[in-house]
Amino acid sequence: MTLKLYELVGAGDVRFSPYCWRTRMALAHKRLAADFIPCKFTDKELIAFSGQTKVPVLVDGDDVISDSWAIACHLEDKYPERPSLFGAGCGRGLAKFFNSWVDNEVNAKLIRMVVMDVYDSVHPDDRDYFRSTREARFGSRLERVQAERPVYMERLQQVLDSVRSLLEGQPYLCGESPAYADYVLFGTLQWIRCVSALEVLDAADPLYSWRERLLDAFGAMARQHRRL
Ligand SMILES: N[C@@H](CCC(=O)N[C@@H](CS)C(=O)NCC(=O)O)C(=O)O
Repeated sequence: MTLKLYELVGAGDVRFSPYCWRTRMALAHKRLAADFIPCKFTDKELIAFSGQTKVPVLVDGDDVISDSWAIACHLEDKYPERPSLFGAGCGRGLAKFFNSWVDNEVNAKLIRMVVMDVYDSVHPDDRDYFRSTREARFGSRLERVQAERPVYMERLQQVLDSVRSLLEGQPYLCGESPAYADYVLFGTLQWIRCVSALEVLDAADPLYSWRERLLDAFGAMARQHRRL
């Protein structure tokens, strides 16, 4: 039975959610085909069957799983004979730590740098919803949040330094080949690439060439997706 992935869709059919990209890459890593079902922020009734309000949502036979981390664990446990997302031993725990670290230290900073770009990229039906929910979250107009970009850029680069040093000695965060931790951070950079002209990496950065390798992975699946 084909899997179904409900994922965020924006203006011009762009798929930019960092969490949905984690799942897309995880499915490709496991060599699993899926139907991708576009879901706007305001299409809450489309995913109501999952008992919550966010994408990604994966339907795998009778299993309905939401949250990208829970989906990765489901894929690893249900398809153990396929390439591993976490590796053996302590890999799952470390990947979980990295998942939370990227959510809190990277994504939480980056959203402030591109929030107007995201606003411009959401589906026209979602504009009011996105502005009102995010302005309530930040306590400020979106334009003012993104105007602080230089401050957050500096903080972001400091945070990314810990990852850069790892990539000086190996091609992927997970070693000689990519696995889930790579897809976690890649999802973030793919999100930026799909919504913004902002380049957070320069060409000499080890993260830049790492991102290039992941854009080329799985038949350049991710490279085909970009901002309009
Ligand atoms: N922890 C969740 C986060 C998922 C999430 O925040 N998804 C966003 C899209 S990027 C969403 O569906 N937001 C719905 C909303 O803001 O109403 C995961 O890892 O899947």
